[in-house]
Amino acid sequence: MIKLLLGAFLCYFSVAFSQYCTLNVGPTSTVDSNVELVQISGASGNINYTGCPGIVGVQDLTALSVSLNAGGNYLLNVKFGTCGGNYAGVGEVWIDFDQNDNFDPYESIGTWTGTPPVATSSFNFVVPATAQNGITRMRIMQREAGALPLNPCGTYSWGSVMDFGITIGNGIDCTGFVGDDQNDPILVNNMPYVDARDNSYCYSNNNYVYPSPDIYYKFDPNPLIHSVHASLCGSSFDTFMSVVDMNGNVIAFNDDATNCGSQSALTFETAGLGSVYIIVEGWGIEMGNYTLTLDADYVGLEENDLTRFRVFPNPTIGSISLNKAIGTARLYHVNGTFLGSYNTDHSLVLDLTPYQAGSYFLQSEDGSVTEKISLVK
Ligand SMILES: [Ca+2]
Ligand SMILES: [Ca+2]
Ligand SMILES: [Ca+2]
Ligand SMILES: [Ca+2]
Repeated sequence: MIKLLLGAFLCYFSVAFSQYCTLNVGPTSTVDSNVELVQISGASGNINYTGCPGIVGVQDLTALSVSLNAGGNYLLNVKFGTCGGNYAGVGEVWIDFDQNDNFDPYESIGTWTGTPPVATSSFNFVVPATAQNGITRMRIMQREAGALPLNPCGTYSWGSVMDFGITIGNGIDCTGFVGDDQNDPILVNNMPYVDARDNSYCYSNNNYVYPSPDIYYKFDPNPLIHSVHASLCGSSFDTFMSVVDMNGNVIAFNDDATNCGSQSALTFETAGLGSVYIIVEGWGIEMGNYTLTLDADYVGLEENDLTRFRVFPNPTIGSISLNKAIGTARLYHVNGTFLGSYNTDHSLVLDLTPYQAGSYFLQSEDGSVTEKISLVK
């Protein structure tokens, strides 16, 4: 699916990996809307908590915990209520099943909308069969005058936020599932490269272009490689792919590639690039089986041939010259917009100053010769 990515890339690598959001989260007032009751019986242990009086911020109740088995079905009772007056609001519950210290949208196990007093809400949920063994958290949030879906890290005037302890058992051991984040990437050591896996378990969301779980591949292009083609075509879900350098600069990205359904494919040139991360994730919260294929175009003999058609200087700040005539040449913006035709000869000087900084292509009329031009300002 196509969506604007306004500001999304600014969030790259800005995620705190090691702790739950607890500061400046939840209510700033102790009165009115508040969770009144939380009950759950686990595979072992149970929680039976009574709310009120309200407190400001996140109520750390992680000392109260239950053990849940992967694949098990459980019932959580929550009374979204009040410690004072009755006002409309919403509520939501998440369990951090993937243990990335974040309550992701795909981890919501129940929502509520209403005006207290109302009956206790019962949420029946199944712990994913592929949940990871270990200690994690459940967060219950009630927000007066709020709207769903709630931001589990949001701050507001009235309501409550409670964190409880959850221990997952009978799940899987994710040891050896490399690639969850940039500190532990899957290393791509040769081309062509094919890797198939499922990101719906043992992978968490670290890349906030979309909240879906993401997988990081790291590739160090050698000087013989000219460009890399990366494809997720044929994958089972709506994918999104990004290429970023070690400083977090976005080199390329794609959502839906031509003739590839909602899957992604892209090509990036490696000249001047050091190592890059190729990041696979889903659009929105999509996840599942995917196949990543990488292939390289190598610097050919033609590339080193001084008689090859070239423009210079390149990059340019305005005008370019050609090293040889190629007949009629067409100038395109990198987005494919046709900008003009020129009859080339050795003395042609093409003035690009009317155009904005960016990438352009000069191509012979028959398409056999193409030169990419970088215009800088
Ligand atoms: Ca999570
Ligand atoms: Ca990840
Ligand atoms: Ca993601
Ligand atoms: Ca897509």
